[in-house]
Amino acid sequence: MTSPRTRTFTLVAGLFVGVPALLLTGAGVAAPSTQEGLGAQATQTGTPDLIPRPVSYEASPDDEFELDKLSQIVVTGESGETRTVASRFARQLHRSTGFGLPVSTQPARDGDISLSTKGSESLGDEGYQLTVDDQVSIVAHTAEGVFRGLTTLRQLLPPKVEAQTRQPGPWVVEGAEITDEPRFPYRGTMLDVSRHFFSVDEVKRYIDLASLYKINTLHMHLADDQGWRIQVDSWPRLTTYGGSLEVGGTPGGSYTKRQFAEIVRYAADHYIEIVPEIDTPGHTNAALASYAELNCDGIAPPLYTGTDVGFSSLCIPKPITYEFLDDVFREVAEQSPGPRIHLGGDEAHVTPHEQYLEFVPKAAALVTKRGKTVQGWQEIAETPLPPGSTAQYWGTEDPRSDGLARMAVAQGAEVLMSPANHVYLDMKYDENTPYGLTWAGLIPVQKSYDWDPATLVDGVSEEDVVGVEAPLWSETLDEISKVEFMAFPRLPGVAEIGWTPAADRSWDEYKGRLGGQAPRWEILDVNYFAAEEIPWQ
Ligand code: TNX
Repeated sequence: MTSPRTRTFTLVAGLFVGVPALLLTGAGVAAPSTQEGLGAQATQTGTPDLIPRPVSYEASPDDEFELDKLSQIVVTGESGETRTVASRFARQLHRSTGFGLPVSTQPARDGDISLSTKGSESLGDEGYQLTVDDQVSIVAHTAEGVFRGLTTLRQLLPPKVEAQTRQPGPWVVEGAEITDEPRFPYRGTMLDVSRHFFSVDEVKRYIDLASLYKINTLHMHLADDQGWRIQVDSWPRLTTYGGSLEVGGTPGGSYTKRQFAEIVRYAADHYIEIVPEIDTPGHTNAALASYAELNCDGIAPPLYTGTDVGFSSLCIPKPITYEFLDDVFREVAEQSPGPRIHLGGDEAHVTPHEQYLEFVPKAAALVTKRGKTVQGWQEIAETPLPPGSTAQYWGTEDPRSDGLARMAVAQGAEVLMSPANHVYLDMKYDENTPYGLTWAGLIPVQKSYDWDPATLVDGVSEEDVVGVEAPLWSETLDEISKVEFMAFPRLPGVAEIGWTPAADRSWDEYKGRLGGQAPRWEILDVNYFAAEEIPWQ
């Protein structure tokens, strides 16, 4: 073929003469640097700045791919879903490259990207093989696997591919052979939209950024003392009154059913599952303020706009509490296609303990009744849980929390790891961080990365852990740019902990790849914290 890309290839290929293939597998040590031949996005170690680090990356220095105006995305004999993934990717790349990138069923030619779900079942839902030579080929077992592979391809392309406006080429990717699949099925982040409300567009922005690092779950903390944020038609005052304010007394907000559906759809387009949380029996002041009958004394408290925790409780003995929750979980289940509903369960400091133990199984039954599995904070592990439940560890490697995690394991529940002293994105990086909290300590970037979910808690091992989640509580965060500042650069590291085999991770190697994200974040206008620990590019 005589296309412009062939000429470029010949030119650049000259630089590769005599360069041995680079092999990046196993213990996290990359082969010696071969800087001359590598693109702008190459790291010190001679491998591209991929996060999460793929299971296996083998450079093919003799090969090179260039996307150009004739490139097509080839999808043959596939489901409509893969075609949809392809079209969305084409639209995204069109903005920066200006190329048409038609989705085609013609045989692939040089410069084309071909997508297939004919890969082996052993790749699982999210695994993929990505080959870069004259063409790019992504083979997976599912459309989701294809999507994860395309996410990697985005990171292999020059950072300017993220731009919203037309950029000059060339759009070159160095030859490589990648085989990849996640370590854990659950790689999440949580957004607290109760303490401060975030609009649909702000949530979409967070989804965009999380998705770039193969995060596949967004837990939304939808109800707390300070605000109720999801529409429930059978109890309308939850939002009209209970959602009216936020921390500081500024106007709050809530999602209509249509808006929540929009978030769910947008997340699904990014292969992100929404886990809706209605925190119970504590953290319920917004509900208690909205309906007097939910209170044991029949008196509605005022709305609350401070930041204390642990002062409110549903009335455990009252039957109306369960009628209320039955309606709430029904309407939340209707709005949320994902398999999980999170019922909270944390910090029920004013719920008598005996009553707490009685409450959780009853609330859990109202969740499973709607065909959903139960997720809750670690405290729920003290009560018998329905099969398939998930207890979310939020301890600081303290004996009480570790014990609760073991209780979860002992009854066959999965543990989701959110250790507050490592992955609470609302903790300050250092004393000078302008917002955030410090109750779980300061969390510099290294501390958020340098831990392992399978060895953190004695008695909780790899098989017991469903994954990791980085919660972002919003008491001090009233703008999405502040959310970005707390999440970046820590969230990509948590995403890698969830994806990459433990043996392949090392802080010293990782921080170089993290530094390589800066050009992308500049283009995406991410308000990231330029931590001094990181060798930013
Ligand atoms: C603890 S962690 C909480 C939240 C706060 C957070 C602040 C957990 C399950 N509950 O209510 O917002 O600390 O970091």
